[in-house]
Amino acid sequence: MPKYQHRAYCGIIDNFSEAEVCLANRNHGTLAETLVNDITPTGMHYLLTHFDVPFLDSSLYRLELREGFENPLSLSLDDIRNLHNVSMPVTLECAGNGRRMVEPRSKSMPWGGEAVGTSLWTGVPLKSVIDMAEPNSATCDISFWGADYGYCGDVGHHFARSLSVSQLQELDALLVFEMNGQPLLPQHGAPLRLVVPGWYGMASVKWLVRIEASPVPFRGYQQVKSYNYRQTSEEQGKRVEDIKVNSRMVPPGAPDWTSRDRRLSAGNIEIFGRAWSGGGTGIAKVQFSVDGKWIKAKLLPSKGRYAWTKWVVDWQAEPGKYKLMCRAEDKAGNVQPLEPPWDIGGLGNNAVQCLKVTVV
Ligand SMILES: Nc1nc2c(c(=O)[nH]1)N[C@H]1C(S)=C(S)[C@@H](COP(=O)(O)O)O[C@H]1N2
Ligand SMILES: [Mo]
Repeated sequence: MPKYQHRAYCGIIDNFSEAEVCLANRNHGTLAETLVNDITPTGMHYLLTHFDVPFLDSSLYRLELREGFENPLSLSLDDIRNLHNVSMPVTLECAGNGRRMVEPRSKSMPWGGEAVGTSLWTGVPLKSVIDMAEPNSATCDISFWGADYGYCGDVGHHFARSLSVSQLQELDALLVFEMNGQPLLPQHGAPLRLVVPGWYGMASVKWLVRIEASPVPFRGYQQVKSYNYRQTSEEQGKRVEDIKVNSRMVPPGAPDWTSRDRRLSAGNIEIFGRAWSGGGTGIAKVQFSVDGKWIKAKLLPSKGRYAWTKWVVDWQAEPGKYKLMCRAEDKAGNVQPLEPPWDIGGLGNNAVQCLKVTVV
């Protein structure tokens, strides 16, 4: 058993700073038991908000596309709702998911593995709106600006991200106004957000108010300073983009109130969970292990190209103490590592989950 799993899943990680606890209280995770649902119930989907939630009046709302466009647009919410729209189930995961198991810990939102959820998003294909506005022929990057503003160290900025022209063409990004058939909740980006399927969550800009086309690469803080995989603070690193293959199980049995240790009754137990990967890549295989012995789980068809896959396995549980793990492989042959990949910001940790249970 790798050392980190012992620390991470047996409650040994401690010395969380007050700042980390404050972040954890603001940005809740998706409860593991909600993984029974194909669609995470609205309000139970994880949240990651860097600054404060801005409250935008949807009756006054405009999405502005001016800078860098031949045919500048200012769209009301109704203008957007009246365009051809689609609904897609998309699994969103925070790039910092699993951060608290990466040591030494980066002092940011201390996610375990709970920053993942799937919603049915309804919106207008981003490409169609960009086409309507006609970006200048010299356009290199298109940037997406949130209404929220805050600081990372001394750098004040609106949360903003960009996509290159070729990424825009390849991705099925949506300008989203509904989550699970209802208007977006304030904390999820009301009244309009971007959803970039297959990419980690940082690309899915909430409270989207402005889109710009630029002939030079976009250099916004959240684009170039955050969200790079880095081994050391000196290097520029590699951009965080596609979600890496990952999986979670629904903890079987019942928890103890404060320790969350699980207890279950001996007999045939159905273990199930979810597996997902990025870039529209499907799941090829999920394995489940009791104390290091791996068996293959059964996969159920996923509900969409960008939605997670349910897996199920039967376990004949005899009394004793066990460590359960699950491990997914995607159709491109990527397999979850047993140890967290090192990253100074704790980004992209897709190491296998390990759960301690007692069978009585
Ligand atoms: N404007 C804005 N958009 C944002 C963020 C933010 O802080 N501000 N957080 C991003 C990150 S890091 C993630 S993981 C997702 C989370 O979306 P959710 O809170 O709806 O789950 O939103 C992204 N979009
Ligand atoms: Mo995130």
